[in-house]
Amino acid sequence: LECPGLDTAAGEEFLQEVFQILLEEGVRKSTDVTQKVCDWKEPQELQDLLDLELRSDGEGREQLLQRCRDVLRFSVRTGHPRFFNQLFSGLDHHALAGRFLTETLNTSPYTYEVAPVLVLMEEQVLAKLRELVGWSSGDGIFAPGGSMSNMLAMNVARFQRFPESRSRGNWNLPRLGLFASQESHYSILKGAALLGIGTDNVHLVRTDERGKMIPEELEKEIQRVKAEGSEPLFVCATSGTTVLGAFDPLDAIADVCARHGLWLHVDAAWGGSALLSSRLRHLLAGIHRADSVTWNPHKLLMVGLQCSAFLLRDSSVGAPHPEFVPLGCLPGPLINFGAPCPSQGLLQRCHGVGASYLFQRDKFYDVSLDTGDKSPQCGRRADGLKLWILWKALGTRGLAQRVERAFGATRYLLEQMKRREGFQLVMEPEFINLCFWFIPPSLRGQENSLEFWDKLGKVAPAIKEKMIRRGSMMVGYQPQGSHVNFFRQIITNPAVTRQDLDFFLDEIQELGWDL
Ligand code: ABU
Repeated sequence: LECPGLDTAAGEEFLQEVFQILLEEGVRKSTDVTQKVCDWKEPQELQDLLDLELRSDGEGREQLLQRCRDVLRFSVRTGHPRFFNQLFSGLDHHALAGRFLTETLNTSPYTYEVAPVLVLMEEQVLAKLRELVGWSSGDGIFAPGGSMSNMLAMNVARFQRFPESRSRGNWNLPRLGLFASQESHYSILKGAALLGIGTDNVHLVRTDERGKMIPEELEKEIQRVKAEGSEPLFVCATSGTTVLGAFDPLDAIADVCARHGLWLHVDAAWGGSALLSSRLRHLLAGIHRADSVTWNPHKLLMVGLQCSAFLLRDSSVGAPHPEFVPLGCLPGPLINFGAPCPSQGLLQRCHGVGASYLFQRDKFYDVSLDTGDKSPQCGRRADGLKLWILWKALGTRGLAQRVERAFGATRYLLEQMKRREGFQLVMEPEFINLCFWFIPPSLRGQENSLEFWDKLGKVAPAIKEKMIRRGSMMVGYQPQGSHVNFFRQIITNPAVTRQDLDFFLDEIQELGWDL
């Protein structure tokens, strides 16, 4: 113990070189359109190439640097202008700087004590997002992804109706009913399983031909579930469904919820960023009437994975709650015996436990800034910082332009697609999800034959395989409802140009020509 167990000088030298590799291979090459999007290897070949085995002795600097290069070389370049595979893509340099800062700080924003800057930034960012939703007050927390944000909504809704469920669990509750559209995100089902509500109690409400929840069908489902003896609790409307990009009619759904006293959650993980644009925010008209909202800036705003805000319109924040005695106020080995509990909002009352080693009530500063107890997590990533720094760099106006550029690029691609033979839209896009089939020449004119749809369903996977092996671009496909496999093209990256979109269409045509 006479000297440190870490060679900091060698560590810094190593990092200098890693930064060079990151800049060259991870940033420059990854975003360079002349490079491949991916360098496909079969799993066994990749395992061998990477030499994954972990051994008794450590390796030298050169070998480790090569390993860093290999990680970048054999990973998919999601920042590439021809990566269209997910609802996230692109690389924003400012947001990346935020991610570097977060990683370097290596702290958890659970207490002001260990993350003063990050806690304040998180609160600022959450307040701005709430403002865009239309709320002047409320609460929120960053969660590890949209699925978790949706699950927090379900948990808070249950707690609000049945506060005793926190201590007693589900055993004495009525059979609960949750409602979401047929196109809603699968996290609602997962959440029902995780929270012990049960997937059978998630009622998937019919959608119209554009994938939007039909409010009259929601009303019918609620009536049916009530008649069967269940207690409706929670409705999840979606603003921007994953595949079709559909926006549920929020005002009409809010009317139904108000009539039945149900919690309205809006899963705006994908579409929330449209609130930034005065031209597009009409898609979410009525969102201010929600009780809670999920919004993932890591998608359309290109903040980088992960950045998911769970927002609450909670008027109980700051009000006294004498009935609330978190475990931290009860005797026990790890808790604050006898400490006063400040008034708290729903999130705190639902999730707070007041661990005595983190959330001491007798600290010398304002302990309402120890926000971590509002989350079911303990260690938590500081996902607000990268959004804060991006927002500082672009301003609200720049963020809005980012959203509008993505929308504009989709319109350009749509127009070009309509001019070409062989492309068939699944539907006119309302947002940024451009869903289409490519019909190869061999299938054209056979649209009325029995095997047409069967054969067409095999086209997208075959084209996808060819493009990945070639490494030229990546775009997602899926079947959906009665539709056989079709492509879902998503453009979120402002680095994408007209040439990239023309290339996209040329490439689909070329890869699908002889199928
Ligand atoms: N469920 C989140 C979105 C997944 C995707 O990128 O398609």
